[in-house]
Amino acid sequence: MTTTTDLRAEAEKILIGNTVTENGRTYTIPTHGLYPHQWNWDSAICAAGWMHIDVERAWRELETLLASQDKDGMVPHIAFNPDAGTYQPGPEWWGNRVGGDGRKISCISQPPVAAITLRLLFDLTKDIKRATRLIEPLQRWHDWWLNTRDPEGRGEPVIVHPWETGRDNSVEWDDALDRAPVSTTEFERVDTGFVAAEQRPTKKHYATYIGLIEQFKTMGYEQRRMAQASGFRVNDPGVSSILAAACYDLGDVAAKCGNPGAAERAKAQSETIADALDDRRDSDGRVWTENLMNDQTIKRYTVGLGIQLIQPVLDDPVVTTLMADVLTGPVASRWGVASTSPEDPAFEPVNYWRGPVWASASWLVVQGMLRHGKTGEARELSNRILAAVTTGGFNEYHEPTTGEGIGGGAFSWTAAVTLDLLARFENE
Ligand code: 2M8
Repeated sequence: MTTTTDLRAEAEKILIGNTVTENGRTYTIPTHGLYPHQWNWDSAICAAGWMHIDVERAWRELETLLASQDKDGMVPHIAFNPDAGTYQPGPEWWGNRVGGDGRKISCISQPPVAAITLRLLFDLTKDIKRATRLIEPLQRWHDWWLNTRDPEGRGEPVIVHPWETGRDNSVEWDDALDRAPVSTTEFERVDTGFVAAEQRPTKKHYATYIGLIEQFKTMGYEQRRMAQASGFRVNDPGVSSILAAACYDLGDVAAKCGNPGAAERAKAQSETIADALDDRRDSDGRVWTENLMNDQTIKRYTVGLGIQLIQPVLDDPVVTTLMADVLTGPVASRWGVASTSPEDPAFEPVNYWRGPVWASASWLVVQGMLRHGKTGEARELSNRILAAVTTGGFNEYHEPTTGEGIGGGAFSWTAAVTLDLLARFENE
């Protein structure tokens, strides 16, 4: 029988094993082989695990991530490890762009979870000095989302590539992707050398992921232009809700660090996003993805709905609806929250973000429930996530019916959320 002590020890071992130090930098890679670089929201979630075993490493994780920030404020979805060469598309596909600390970086971002972790870490350590140093880069990144990436002033960022949502091949993007440019360049699929092809995005999806990157090159990777003219443009309530929470949390930390100006500004940004989401909230309480390519609303039940719970200010009936969706409704699973509802015609139980349960995304839903004081429900969801890890292992994702561990193995964010959930709910 696996005890919580065993789980903790195994999770810690995975985070330590996935630690990379190169050129004086230290960070956690998602897993060896498949993802050998620093990924944005992975690192933010890893820091939430590190903080229970080594607060120094938790701070360092966020600091290293933000050090890769681009001049315009963007924090890239990947900061490339110069010592690892296998991953495709590598830096050459992004014009060999260089971030603030000299690492090569990609030219798109990922869900801004970092400020959410900063608040958790600050509340635990009360380290004003270290938090203060992170406030400015986080503010610049949030500004980037809300200015450069919102050319029409909608109050929500325009997502220009499915990878920016973190939920790469989720069914919500199918419609917009059908209109996206398709690359004809020969592209080497390194990923399927590590994970079975049936668990990864299709060849056709990759041709559009690459087609979009090639299109960004023709735009000189100019972010505002990308927001105006990318061949894939959506408003994702998942990213928007995370950004609303990130701004709120940054404001909270700034206030506690004695910076009322930054606090006020960040809280105002959070309200702007909340208003934009409320304006397009359905009468049933949910906010759906907006395909900006044809102004269509995409009504698909995915974990993106549960992630909306992270938004700090929500009316009670909305919280009740979203919680029912994830605990007993269309995306409920005994192992966490299914990335896509089994009732969706495009549901695939082992394919990546089209069905499997992800501990990482399910953890964000737990964090959302806790914000709204729903401790009992959060504990129930936490139990499901921990059951998946116990049954299926520390995999990248789990099959939503059997709990079988699939995708990459010894996965950092699965280990990190295990440590956080054990600390929060099982601290006997
Ligand atoms: C997956 O995405 C990358 C591209 O960013 C890939 O498939 O190559 C996604 O699950 C993403 O959310 C995650 O951050 C990344 C690393 O774990 O892998």
